[in-house]
Amino acid sequence: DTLYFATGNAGKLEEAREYLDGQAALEQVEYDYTEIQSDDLGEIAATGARETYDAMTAEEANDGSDVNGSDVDGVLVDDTGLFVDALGGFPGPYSAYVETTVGVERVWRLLEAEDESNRRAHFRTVMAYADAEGVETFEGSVAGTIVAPRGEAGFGYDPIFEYNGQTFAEMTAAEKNAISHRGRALAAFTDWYADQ
Ligand code: ITT
Ligand code: NA
Repeated sequence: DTLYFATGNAGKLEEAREYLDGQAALEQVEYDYTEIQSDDLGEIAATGARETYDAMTAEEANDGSDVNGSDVDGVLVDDTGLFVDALGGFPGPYSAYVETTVGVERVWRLLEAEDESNRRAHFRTVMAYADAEGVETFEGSVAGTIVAPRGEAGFGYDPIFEYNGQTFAEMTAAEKNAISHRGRALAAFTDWYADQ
């Protein structure tokens, strides 16, 4: 089977490939689906997966493009947010925008003066999978603490997110997948997918 992962984020792709190793081939597609204005990650992911699947399998997609629509079994979209308790869930659905504009280091600076108990946060991922049958969503989350940046691995907010004494940027992709929001969403997806 060939699954398409609609993402511009190389870190997400690497983790999903690591997770699916051997179970399914994952091809990246940089289709620029509409990111609807919503604070609901599931709605954003589901709409994006549906739109990308429809575009890739449309009649025109079988002409001239590098992907033949009939080869597309399904399309995955991953929408993720970091929710900091003491900031009322910020940056949440705005996480990508905040990473680009404010930066991860300054998100840490916002919380630096707080006690550890006020630096609790969680990551949440919704993976949406669209195919000819419709669209399904799968969630995963993980709770941790915002800390001063440490580690070189991973991407995005990984250096400031600590879980069980290690930041996500101090873990390999496999270690992170074993406990992360994305790993859990991928586990739910692969359980379901195995029965299709
Ligand atoms: P897409 O093309 O897949 O949408 P994106 O980077 O825009 O890629 P999101 O909107 O889902 O994806 O990501 C929200 C932000 O959270 C963005 O800044 C990511 O880099 C970051 N992020 C997502 N997953 C992460 C993870 O596992 N660890 C650290 N940061 C993460
Ligand atoms: Na995005």
